[in-house]
Amino acid sequence: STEPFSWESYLKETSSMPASPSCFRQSRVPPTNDFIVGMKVEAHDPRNSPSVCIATVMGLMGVRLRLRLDGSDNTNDFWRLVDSSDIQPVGTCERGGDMLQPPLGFRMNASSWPLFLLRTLSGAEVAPASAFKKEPPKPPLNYFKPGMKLEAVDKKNPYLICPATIGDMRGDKIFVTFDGWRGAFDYWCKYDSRDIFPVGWCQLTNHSLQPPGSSFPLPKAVIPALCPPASSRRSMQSPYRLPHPLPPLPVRKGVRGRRPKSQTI
Ligand code: MLY
Repeated sequence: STEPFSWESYLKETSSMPASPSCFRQSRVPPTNDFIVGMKVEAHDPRNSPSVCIATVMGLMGVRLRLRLDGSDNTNDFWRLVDSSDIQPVGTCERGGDMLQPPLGFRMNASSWPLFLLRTLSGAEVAPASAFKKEPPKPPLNYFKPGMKLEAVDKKNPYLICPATIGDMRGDKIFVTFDGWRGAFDYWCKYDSRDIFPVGWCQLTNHSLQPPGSSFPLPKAVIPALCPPASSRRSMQSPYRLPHPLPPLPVRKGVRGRRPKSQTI
């Protein structure tokens, strides 16, 4: 279908409810993204989180930053919200008496790190402290319930945010399932994860939102009589939409056995 995905119609079609914004560790009023591509920040190394590294803003999407650790390759980019506690202004680490670390998988000899750091920071544009926003507090409890809808980062393709459903919960953990996709992308995470958002977040923050997948039936009747008309089902992208009845086969009314003129032998 060419119809853009609409939560409003999708919630109706699936008779489902969005998780309340109070379930999430996200600001009710999303912050602004005041970063610019090329700016440098300090970031915890996602593959070795106690260590703080220098990262460059490679891209912006909504209120998220695409980051690359300086001295790393281009295959380990990661995404952080502008109000993530994983990022801070350049200089924070040193002021706290700590040392900036080379990223895991530093592409040069470890002995060249001090000079590399000097060079990567000399003349660099650093993101101003005002661009870093305060991380919102955790909700006091896990308020999620199975069946609630949300928007969630696809951890295997972290530039993507997709429609999702709470599949299960256990203590402070929730199971995030991706609508229209078989289990391969589903994951458990803490209820206060920064990778999950209330319905409407992408629209509010100008982030693209993937449509649901089409490789999995929606939990809805597929009996023709109970199916809403195809026009209202378009955004579901379901492969289980039944085809219209085929038109009857044309029956030639001419003399039986006569060959059509155009036919060659
Ligand atoms: N084409 C890729 C990306 C799949 C994305 C799935 N997300 C949206 C849940 C693949 O099929 O692996």
